[in-house]
Amino acid sequence: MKKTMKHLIVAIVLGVSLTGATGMPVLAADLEQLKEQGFARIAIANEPPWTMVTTGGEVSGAAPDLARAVLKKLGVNDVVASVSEYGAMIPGVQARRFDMVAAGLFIKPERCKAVLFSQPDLCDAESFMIKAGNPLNLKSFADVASSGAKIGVVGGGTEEKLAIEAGVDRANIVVVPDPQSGAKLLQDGRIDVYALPVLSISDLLKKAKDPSLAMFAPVENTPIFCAGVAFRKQDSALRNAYDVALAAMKASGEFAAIVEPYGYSADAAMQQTRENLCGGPN
Ligand code: 6CS
Repeated sequence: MKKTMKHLIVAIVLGVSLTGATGMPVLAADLEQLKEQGFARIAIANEPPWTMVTTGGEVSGAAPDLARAVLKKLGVNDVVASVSEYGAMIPGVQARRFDMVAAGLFIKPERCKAVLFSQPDLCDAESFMIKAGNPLNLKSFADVASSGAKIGVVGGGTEEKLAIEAGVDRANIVVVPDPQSGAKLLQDGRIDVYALPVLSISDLLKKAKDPSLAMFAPVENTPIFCAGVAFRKQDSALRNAYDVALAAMKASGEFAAIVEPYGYSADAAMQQTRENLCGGPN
């Protein structure tokens, strides 16, 4: 009873303290407020092994597990996750719908203009899920463009941008509502290729158990991408505190112990820097 009362009181106090002059709730924007709130609201995508939500609502995956561990070092005890399309994550964190994005959001110059990133945490190459034997011989986004193949991509994600930049006709770009539905569209012959990072396609193939599906990787002329946690531009103190804790976990081996069981290389992330991936300071 006491615990409930405490939580209730905290909630009432927070209700007051989190209401700005306009009467609109001012949601947590810095570390002290997150500690008081007791959790950080994170955006995820439900794209295993980066982010995963079970049918019971449990949140795991390399990105949330790492964010939870880093935030615990900072005195924030848990995370509350919302599933979002990649294209809505940055607007969502800017609008304070989330306190941060912990979804394997790739650090890229255009994104670095809109948000602050942590130092890199999860790196991977790009891959194509195709029909076994790769009948259209698709090895690059340029091949997709020249062949007139239909490509499935997650909305607002890197693969959509790579397809557009390679000149794939927009009519041949099929935005899938969630990462899992792309495999189904390929199985049903509604698309010819589905583009996601290697670990995502590997996970989908393992679960599909369908010998008619295969992976081509790495996609030619695409780099190894590295993700980071994204914060509002105004929350530099929070981002910097997160970075200090992340660096300590990289040095102690705790970082590797969290990400490597999911298939990620700790070294790949530790050899990269946000500044290099942003093309300058961020
Ligand atoms: O950040 C992105 O754009 C990409 N990240 C992941 C983990 N999957 C696909 C998405 O395009």
